[in-house]
Amino acid sequence: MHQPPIPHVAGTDPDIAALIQAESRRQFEKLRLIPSENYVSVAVLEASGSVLTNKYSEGYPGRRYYEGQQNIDPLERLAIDRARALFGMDHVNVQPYSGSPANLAVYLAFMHPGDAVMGMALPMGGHLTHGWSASVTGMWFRPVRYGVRADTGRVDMDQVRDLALLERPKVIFCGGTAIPRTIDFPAFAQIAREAGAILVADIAHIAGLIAGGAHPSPAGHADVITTTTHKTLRGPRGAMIMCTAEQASAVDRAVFPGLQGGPHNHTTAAIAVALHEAAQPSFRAYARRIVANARALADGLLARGYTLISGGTDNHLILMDLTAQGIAGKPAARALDRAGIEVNYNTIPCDPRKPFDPSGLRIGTPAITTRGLTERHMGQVAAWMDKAIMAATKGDDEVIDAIAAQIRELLADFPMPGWGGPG
Ligand code: DSN
Repeated sequence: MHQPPIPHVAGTDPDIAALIQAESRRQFEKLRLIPSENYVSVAVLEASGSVLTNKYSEGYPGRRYYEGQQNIDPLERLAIDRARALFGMDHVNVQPYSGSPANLAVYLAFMHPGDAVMGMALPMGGHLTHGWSASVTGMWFRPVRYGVRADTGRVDMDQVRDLALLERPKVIFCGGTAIPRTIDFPAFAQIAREAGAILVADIAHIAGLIAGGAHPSPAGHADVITTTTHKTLRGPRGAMIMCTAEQASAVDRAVFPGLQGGPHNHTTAAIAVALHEAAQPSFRAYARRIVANARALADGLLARGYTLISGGTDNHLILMDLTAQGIAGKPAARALDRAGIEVNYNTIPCDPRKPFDPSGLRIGTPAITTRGLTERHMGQVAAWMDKAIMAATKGDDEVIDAIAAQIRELLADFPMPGWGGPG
């Protein structure tokens, strides 16, 4: 049953209640390996579901366009202060609705349509909003794209420098959605300085690792940091923009009134709770365990003959190339889901296949680490993945279903915040 209980939803709208209950059970029974997902605490869930959703608060603390901000102003200030303390930046805006609007606010703050923006190409591991052609950021701005080196699978810093000096982008994004290695923020900052560009570190994937000291911080290197709050940071679905004092008013004006209306106060409260949790010593241990688990899982997959982009991982994420296994990412992901292992199919750098039917899988350990799985379980996880993928190549659903049963049995011993038991 969902935790906290939802008897009022059940009374008012049994259809929706049934779907919430089913999703809670699904999350409890699955080995969730999508690297951008997690399990938030019940405290975060409670704050997200509070009466704060009833209140409009356009503006910023002390400068609102609606009355009745006696509780909202201190709440937003708390969220801001906690983020500033955790990430060491001068200024924080906690109002962006999610990661894409946060990145869009960067464009509005620092660029004009037609200006050049430099970011990692989406199929190389970047994000749509770093100037990809299907995104407004690639349509209304002039994208300059870098990638990874074919021989190492790591960001090609020579290419970044050459392109930056040639194209002189206004903004350089570093970070992305499928980067298994440490991001060299000082090197990006040096290039941005040389090119006269604003450096934006999009740390959505690794924010929790940075907060927990398991990945170097861009603070002191990047002018602006954008992040979602719901990945490794383990908060609600939302986002933040952090920046130097110099960029503060441009960022704030871009978020409101430039792009958004009223902030989602229930989300701001839940972000504040998550930031409080992330400031605890236990979160530092959690961040270290995410990385240790990812390394152990990568080792297990390598030992079974899998090709990993860049040869392994430094963080929470592993990018697998299934070409040698003779199966594409999509059918492998489907089979793994049936086997109780939730992943997403993903392009690999220089993928010869189409994005909707690519060669790779993207996996990660934030969620299973929250459940309490440790390095000693990762060999078994790798073995299950291998067995399910091999079974998929033979169409052997019996083997796949047997794995799902074993995974349900294992996970029964690992509590999930948000699941209160079969009830
Ligand atoms: N959808 C996110 C991810 O999975 O990485 C990025 O926006």
